[in-house]
This record gives sequence, structure tokens and C-alpha cells, in this order.
Amino acid sequence: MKKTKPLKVSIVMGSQSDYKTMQLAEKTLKKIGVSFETKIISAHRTPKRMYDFATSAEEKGFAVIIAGAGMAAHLPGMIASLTSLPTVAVPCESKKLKGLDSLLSCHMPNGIPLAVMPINGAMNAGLYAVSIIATFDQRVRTALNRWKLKQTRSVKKKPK
Ligand code: RP5
Repeated sequence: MKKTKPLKVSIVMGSQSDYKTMQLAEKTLKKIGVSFETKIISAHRTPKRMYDFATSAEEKGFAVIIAGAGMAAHLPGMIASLTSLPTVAVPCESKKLKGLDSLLSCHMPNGIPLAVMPINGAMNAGLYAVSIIATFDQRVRTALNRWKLKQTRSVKKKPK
């Protein structure tokens, strides 16, 4: 029987409307070759779904959770409070306050560590998740280093 590889990263977001941002995390993980699954989980609209997800993520074998949300963006912090897995927050841009509300909502007090990316920083969230996995997975470390080298080489010395 073919063994299926465990999914390494779980990407969750508060709403369908966050997906245009959160797709960048998917794109980054795909490029580097890290497996993931993506779900919509809202802390306020689907609190039970959030609880069940966060309390079972570790036993499902995930290594990192990326959580994106906008406005009263308590999803990442709530998930971080319910799991010991490293959790990465993406504050998604909101219409009225341009994501400042989302960013500040991810500001957690002592005891609940949450890695907070910039507003709409889903690409960096993907890279950050990859760098966590690279600490224990040699293949991913090699792929990440290759990706970084390519980025460095792509920077021109002079502007056009
Ligand atoms: C949050 O409210 C979501 O994360 C989203 O960024 C924001 C707006 O959600 P929608 O009204 O677009 O579904 O829960």
C-alpha cells in the first residue's frame, strides 16, 4: 500500500475574502515543495470548528499552522492558545483601517507566542513555516537555501 506523506503545514483563514492574500502562502509552499492543506475557519462565525481544528492539529501531524484573518483578527491568537504548534499570523488587510486593526489584534500578551507577519504578509508566512520545517527536514532545508540563492541572484546591480 502506498504511504501518504503527512501534510506539514495547515493554512487557515477567517473568510473566503482572505483567500486572495492567503494564496500567496500556498504558492510559496508549492514552490519550495512543502505539503499543506487549506481551510476556512472563523473564530467568531465557526468557534467550534476552530476549537476542534486547533486541539487536533498536533495529532494530525502538522508541524506549523499559518492563520490569516482580518479586522478583529483573533483567529491566530486563539489557535496559538489552543495548540503547542508554532503558529504564524497573517493580518489581512481590512477595507476601513487598511489592516492596522488586523495587525494590532494579533498582538498577544506573554504566554501565548504568535509569530506575526506584516499586513498581507502571506508569502513571508509561507517562508517562515518552511524555515521551521527546515530545522528538521534536510530536503526542505536544501530547497529553501536554493530558493534564497535564486532570489539573491535575481537582484540586479543597477536599476533600469
Ligand atoms: C474576518 O473578518 C475575516 O478574517 C475577514 O478578514 C474579515 C471580513 O470577513 P468577510 O465579511 O469578508 O467574510 O473574520
